[in-house]
Amino acid sequence: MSKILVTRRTFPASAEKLRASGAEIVIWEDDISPPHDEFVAAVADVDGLYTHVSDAVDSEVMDAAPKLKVVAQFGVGYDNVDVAAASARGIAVANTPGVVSESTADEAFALLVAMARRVHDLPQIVKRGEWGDFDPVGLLGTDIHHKTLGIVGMGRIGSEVAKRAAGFSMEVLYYNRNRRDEEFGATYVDSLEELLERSDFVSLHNPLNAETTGLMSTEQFKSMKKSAILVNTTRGPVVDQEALYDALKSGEIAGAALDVTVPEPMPADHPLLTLGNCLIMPHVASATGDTRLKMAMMCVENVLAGVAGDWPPYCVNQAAIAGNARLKG
Ligand code: 8YV
Repeated sequence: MSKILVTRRTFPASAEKLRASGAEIVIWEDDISPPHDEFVAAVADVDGLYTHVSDAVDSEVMDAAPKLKVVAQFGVGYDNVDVAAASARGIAVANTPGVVSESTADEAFALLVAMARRVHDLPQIVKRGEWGDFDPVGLLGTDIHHKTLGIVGMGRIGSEVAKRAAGFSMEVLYYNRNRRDEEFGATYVDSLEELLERSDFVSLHNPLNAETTGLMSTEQFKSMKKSAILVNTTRGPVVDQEALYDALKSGEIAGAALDVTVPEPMPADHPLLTLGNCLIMPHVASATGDTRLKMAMMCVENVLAGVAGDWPPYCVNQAAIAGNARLKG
């Protein structure tokens, strides 16, 4: 009988589908993700792993799991999984692309609007009883319509953000590894610097990897307009947070809204949380009931295919392991 470890609690429907497969299913029901040493100890006899952003699926975990055929990651991002180490061992890695795109774009747009129209800070004034007399030049935000949005990374999520921006009559620029069809009404710019110089809002949608770690740092904040707002819904390490703190504090940029941070969870005494022009959400871009359920069901499909010796439908390293996949062994 195959064994599958699910590292966080899941929905009744996904748990039921897993159990109906006949595999032994172990669901980590604790309030926190498995500490790394307990994770390593728990994988000794597993054939499949259903993992989350909070798990470091590294070579230590893989070496402790000689039967492991598949790592099915809950999320489109899989930077917490050492894919090179998995490929070297013939372990398939799969993710949940597509289903997160629209919810993530909705949240990115919500953050943009919240910062522009001060939804993040003006309600505090009302709550504190500081809503004074009408002031024609007070409590001002900034317009969104006819402003320029710069999208960094025009993949599935970036394209959904571009669609939303079109509905707000924005001009959209994008910077991407490859130029894409301009079907979203977005204009390609071939340098990040140009995008930063021209944009009123900058939204990050590139995956985290060696090239994108620290992509947004002191120099990039200097290139941005002083009135510009940064939105990050991709991964925390894409932004150099110390440089961001300085840029926000000194007025180099006007504001930032982050769904993702370093570390996660962000401690309540983090300096960024002291700034009035920074809005931080607890990594919830895909966190709607409908989307999370779709992600869970996709993850189940991936892990069940893998333990059955089939290619997971959303495998990210199929070409790299085609010759030595444990699935087929
Ligand atoms: C997930 C995400 O909720 O898809 C992603 O990459 O960031 C989110 O949708 C998160 O990764 C939890 O696993």
